Amino acid sequence: MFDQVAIVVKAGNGGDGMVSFRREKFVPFGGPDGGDGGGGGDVIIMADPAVTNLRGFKQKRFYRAADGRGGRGKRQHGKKGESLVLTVPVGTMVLSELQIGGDVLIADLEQPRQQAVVAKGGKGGLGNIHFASSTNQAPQIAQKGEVGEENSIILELRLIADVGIIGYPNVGKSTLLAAASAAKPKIASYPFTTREPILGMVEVGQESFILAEIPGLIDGAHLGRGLGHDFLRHIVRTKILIHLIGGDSVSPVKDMIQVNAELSLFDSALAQKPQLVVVNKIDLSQVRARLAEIKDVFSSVGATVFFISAATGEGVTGLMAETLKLLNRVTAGKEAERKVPKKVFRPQPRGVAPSVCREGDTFVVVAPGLERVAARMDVTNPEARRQLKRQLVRLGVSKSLEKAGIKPGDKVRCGDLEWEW
Ligand SMILES: Nc1nc2c(ncn2[C@@H]2O[C@H](COP(=O)(O)OP(=O)(O)OP(=O)(O)O)[C@@H](O)[C@H]2O)c(=O)[nH]1
Ligand SMILES: [Mg+2]
Repeated sequence: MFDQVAIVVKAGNGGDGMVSFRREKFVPFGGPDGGDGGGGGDVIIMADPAVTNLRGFKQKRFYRAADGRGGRGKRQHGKKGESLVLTVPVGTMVLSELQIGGDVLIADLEQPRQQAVVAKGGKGGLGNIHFASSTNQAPQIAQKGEVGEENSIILELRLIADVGIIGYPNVGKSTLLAAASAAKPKIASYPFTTREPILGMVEVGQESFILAEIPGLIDGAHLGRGLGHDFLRHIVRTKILIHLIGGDSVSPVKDMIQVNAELSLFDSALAQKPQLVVVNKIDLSQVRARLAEIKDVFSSVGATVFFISAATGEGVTGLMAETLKLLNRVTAGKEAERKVPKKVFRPQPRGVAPSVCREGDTFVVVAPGLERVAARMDVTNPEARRQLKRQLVRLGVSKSLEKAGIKPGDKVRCGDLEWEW
């Protein structure tokens, strides 16, 4: 019912900045003219209505955007790496796979052309023209390009039904789906016959909508009881619900209240979804005998009920017409209030205050900004080392290190870079 693939995406690295000096006739000491490296390409995931499944991602696991080119002399900037755009079906959820437990949702691509950046290209390094100062007019340093981000991504295509049929097991959800659409779900007189959501297309005159049976809803479903709460998540994406109740139940109203309580325990937004409350199995004589009574108790709690027999088809056509009406009303309301913000994901928090901790005899500096700078340092270059030192002082890291008790000769690590204090 839903498709899932795991892929690895890697953005392009930034090109290196150039160390170069002007060479002109009759100008003995030309100034620095090394250009900047180009930025690396991003990896972007975009929803495309022309794509209907994720099968294309099953063949290949690793996706990489182009690197930026290095800067050159005469102030020439390197070319930017081209971004890689991966197209997925509308309705794909993009999750980031974390090393330590769990996934996080990056974007829910619900709208055509909606996109998410899943790996940001590395910045190009600065050429030596940026490093000239009054005291150093012939800088021998340039920045290396920043490494492009790499991410493990899960793409998940979830069913998108307009209308979900919910209700306790055995109330006749499958029977209703079969009566209203061409779907052929298994129907049996025991609970949990249906083990995953089933879709059907319902036609009403010239219009149609997608109806889905949502299985496994029992008391404690929000805690993972029954078939677990996987399917509750599917309800989130439906626009309205048909809440089906067994007419032969001891207390139909209590059933409705319990199931609704279960929904709101899972996600309070679910309980807000418009519902059509439907009592099924009215062909049974014991149900027929108390129709008026059932109607009264429901209206006493403020609910209007529909009566149907999914088995004989009585009332099903009328119910589907009502469902379409409510669906159109809800959809029209949504269209009006919709603003489509483009979701752009920034995978790493940046600009976090640096901190210092101790790992054995090594002092570790945790500072995302600085780690990126450090990764781009050519530490064999004394001038680059001096620059790093200035950065450490500026960010207050030197002070923190001294406070932590660092002595000359101790080891310091920041990102991949290690050096002696
Ligand atoms: N008499 C009568 N029986 C019905 C009606 N609708 C469903 N049933 C019976 O109720 C039982 C359960 O029906 P299903 O459609 O499988 O119920 P479900 O809600 O899909 O059940 P699960 O998938 O197991 O949760 C079956 O034996 C059906 O034949 C109805 O309108 N009248
Ligand atoms: Mg069923």
